[in-house]
Amino acid sequence: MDKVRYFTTPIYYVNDIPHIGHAYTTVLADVMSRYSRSIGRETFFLTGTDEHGQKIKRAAEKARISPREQADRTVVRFKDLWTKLGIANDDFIRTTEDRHKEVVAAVLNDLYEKGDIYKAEYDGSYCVPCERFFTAKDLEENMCPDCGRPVEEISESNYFFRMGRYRDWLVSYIEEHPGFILPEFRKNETLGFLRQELNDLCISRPKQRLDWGIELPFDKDYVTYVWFDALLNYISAPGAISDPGRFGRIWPAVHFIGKDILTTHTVYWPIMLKAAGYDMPETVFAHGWWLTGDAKMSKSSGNVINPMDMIDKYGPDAFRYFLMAEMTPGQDAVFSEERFIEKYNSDLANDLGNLVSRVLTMIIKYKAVYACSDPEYFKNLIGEVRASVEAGFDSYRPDAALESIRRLVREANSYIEEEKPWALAKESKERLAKVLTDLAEIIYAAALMISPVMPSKSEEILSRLGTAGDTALRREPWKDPMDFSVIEKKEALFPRI
Ligand code: ME8
Ligand code: MG
Repeated sequence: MDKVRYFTTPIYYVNDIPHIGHAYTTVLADVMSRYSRSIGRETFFLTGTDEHGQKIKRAAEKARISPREQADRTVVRFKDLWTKLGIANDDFIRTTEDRHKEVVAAVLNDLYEKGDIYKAEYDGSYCVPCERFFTAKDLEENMCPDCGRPVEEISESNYFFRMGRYRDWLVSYIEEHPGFILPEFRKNETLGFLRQELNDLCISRPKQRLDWGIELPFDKDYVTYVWFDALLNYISAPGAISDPGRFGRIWPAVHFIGKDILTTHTVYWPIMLKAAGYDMPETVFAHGWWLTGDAKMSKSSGNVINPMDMIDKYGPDAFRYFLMAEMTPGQDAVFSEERFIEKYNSDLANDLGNLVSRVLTMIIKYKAVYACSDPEYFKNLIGEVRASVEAGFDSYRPDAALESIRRLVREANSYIEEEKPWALAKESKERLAKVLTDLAEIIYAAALMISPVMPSKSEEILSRLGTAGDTALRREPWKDPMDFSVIEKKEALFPRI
């Protein structure tokens, strides 16, 4: 049986509602999953929420509700956003679910029995926003090295995971598996981090300080450190313990994350898996940040744009398109509504939308019939574009895939200018039919190619062409003649803003 392609997003904290950063990673993983399905691969796409820990507890206290209530209320905001954004996830995991807690307990027990977990006194600093421990040498000017915010001093008995002893193994693994951490420069960042000594990881919290977490199976006075709990979602959802057969077909995963959580995913997580006897993830892909001006967009900076507002104003597909086209995964990008409008008008209203509307209007107006001019030429053209679109998606570059589709659309628009169908209508009905057929086939191909990024607009175009129901990216052009008599003309696909 074929292996399933498995894509994940981070599971997001439920201390606050989702913003554009969360929407971006989820759309990216959705686009990659849809693409994977469109080329015939069985695909499993997981997202979810991270519901334990100090951060959630504090948000709940602020709202004067229980952490459970905080999680229950906020998870709805994430799920609603994903529905509105057309996210087609196969599963949604919440870390407060029993199916997850069981896996966390089983892995902890296993590592405890193997001697990879021990109890010791802990003195150090803790960053609540990042939910991470640091030693004095990690700190930058006494602040958290990751987020730059103040840390809290902590001294207590805790349980530790012998992470340090896996350092040399991890360095070799990363060096021998070039596609494991992407992009390449992030791999070097992790290797740089691993050049220093690697401390063991504190994986517990005494309940007297924090009770909102998964109880340690071997000591009921403690709960599990939220990162140790959260990372295991990637194996608990596909059934690591409850359904090893299914798990074996699905695992390993491609993890999409932001660069803010690179260390947890490329150091803690591989070592946890190794110690517990699981295979490594296929890839950890760390993308850059959406910035507003010069600053990272984040809940704590209060400079966030609400994705719901963007969807309400411009529709889900245009928003998905912008997120994918404007950011080269790996690099940072600036989000501004002006830039959004500029890109929308040029790529969607002028290029694609206009092409569809001109061609369909002419087919109807001139009562054209299906008759292709030069099938070989156009077959090759579409084949070449499709190959570069696939190369884009295969290398985690949806922006490059979209650029190739844009090229095809622009060529089709120039073809209209060169052939002047309105003049052909008077000179040669036969040539006119051929030109309009070529254009209809290009539109058909473009609609299939953009479907991972704009699923509903793609469906809309296919339905106007009378070809709804086709979703296979690799459909052969000119295989089945289209029936032009059912073509429908409707309002603009992308009205100019
Ligand atoms: O870190 N630009 O959850 P979180 C791009 N629960 N992406 C951004 C972004 C920005 N400005 N801001 C956030 C956590 N993101 C943990 C994860 S996984 C086992 C546990 C995205 O709610 C990006 O994917 O803080 C980032 O990694 C994630 O949201 C952090 O979400
Ligand atoms: Mg964060």
